[in-house]
Amino acid sequence: MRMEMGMYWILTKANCPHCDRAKDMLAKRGLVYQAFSYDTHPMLGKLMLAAGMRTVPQIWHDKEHIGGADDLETYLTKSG
Ligand SMILES: N[C@@H](CCC(=O)N[C@@H](CS)C(=O)NCC(=O)O)C(=O)O
Repeated sequence: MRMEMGMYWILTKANCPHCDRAKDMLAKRGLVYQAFSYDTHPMLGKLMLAAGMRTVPQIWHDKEHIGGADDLETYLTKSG
C-alpha cells in the first residue's frame, strides 16, 4: 500500500456493483481507502441526499470530492 498517495474515502451501500468496481480500481493500484456503508451508518445516506448526491459510490481523495466510480476512473487515468 502506498500511503504517500493519500487516503481515499468511499461512501457505499450493500449490493452495489459500482462500489465494488471503485474499490477494485483502488486496490489494483495499491491505493489506500476506507469505505463507509450507509447500511451501517444511516446518517451518511441522509447527508449524501441533503448534499444532492443521488448515487453510490461517492468517493473522496483526502479532502477532494471525486464523484462516482466513472469519475474515479477518469481521475486515476489523469493522475497516472
Ligand atoms: N455512473 C455512476 C453509477 C452509480 C450507480 O448507478 N450506483 C447505483 C448503485 S450500484 C445507485 O446508486 N443507484 C441509485 C440508488 O440505488 O438509489 C458511477 O459510476 O458511480
